[in-house]
Amino acid sequence: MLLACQGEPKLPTSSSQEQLSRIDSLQTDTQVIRLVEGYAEHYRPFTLYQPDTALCRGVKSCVDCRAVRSWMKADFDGNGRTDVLVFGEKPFIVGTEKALICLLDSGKALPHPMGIGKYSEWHLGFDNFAEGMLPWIIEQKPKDLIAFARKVYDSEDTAGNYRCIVDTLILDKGRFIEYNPAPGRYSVKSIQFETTHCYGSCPVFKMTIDYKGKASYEALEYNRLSGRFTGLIDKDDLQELWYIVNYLKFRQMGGRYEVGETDHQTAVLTVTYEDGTADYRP
Ligand SMILES: [Ca+2]
Repeated sequence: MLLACQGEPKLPTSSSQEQLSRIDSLQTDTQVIRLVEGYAEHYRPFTLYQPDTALCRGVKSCVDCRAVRSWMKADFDGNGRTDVLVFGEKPFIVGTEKALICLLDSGKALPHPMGIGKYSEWHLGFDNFAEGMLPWIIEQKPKDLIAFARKVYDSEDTAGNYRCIVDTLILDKGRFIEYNPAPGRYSVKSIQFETTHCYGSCPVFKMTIDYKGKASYEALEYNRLSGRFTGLIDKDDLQELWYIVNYLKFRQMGGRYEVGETDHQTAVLTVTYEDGTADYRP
């Protein structure tokens, strides 16, 4: 399961203009580090991850470690301009954290005196990143894909072993999602998303959206307001929502997803289809 967050595109500073417009010409690790550090202050100092480590050995059953690089060029949005995927470590609150950064050259000029290209950033975040995750590129037209090997705990293995799985990601409508060459065509009647308590003050709510876009939100506890609220979802957003439900193969997903910590909320997504069947995923 992929989690991705889209960072706000940031205007490069004048001192980094030339570096930011030269993804095609990148040849050395130093140039890549300068590109990343020039892109945003919170990446400084940035170090490249060298895949020839224990992390690679942990997932060697599902990845050819020789195919993994600290940075890889590709065309993720299919616009004919070269993008770059960088795998490294950036500063964190304490110490560093691993970061997988995608810089896209969309080719749109910013209102900037030098007329340089516009870059967008996706900083992909995953649970337990350090436990074994490696990205590499799958070349495909029109959009190259990111393959992502990760080590997961095998709950069916009584010996407590881990297994290695591979996710394949595609840049679709502005974010990376799991690649699906044959999306489903289910007609959705409604979806419901509800949360439980956490160890803290997480908002507990129940939200329902029907196929016409009528939405209701029940603010149960720890919401800024309390009560029941209704609204209408924008038509484009609604179509996008149904598209995602089909694209993500919700019907084929596993019955339960969980993390190792017990202080988080449980979130339950229920999709009800026009034929009366429903899928329920905590
Ligand atoms: Ca591109």
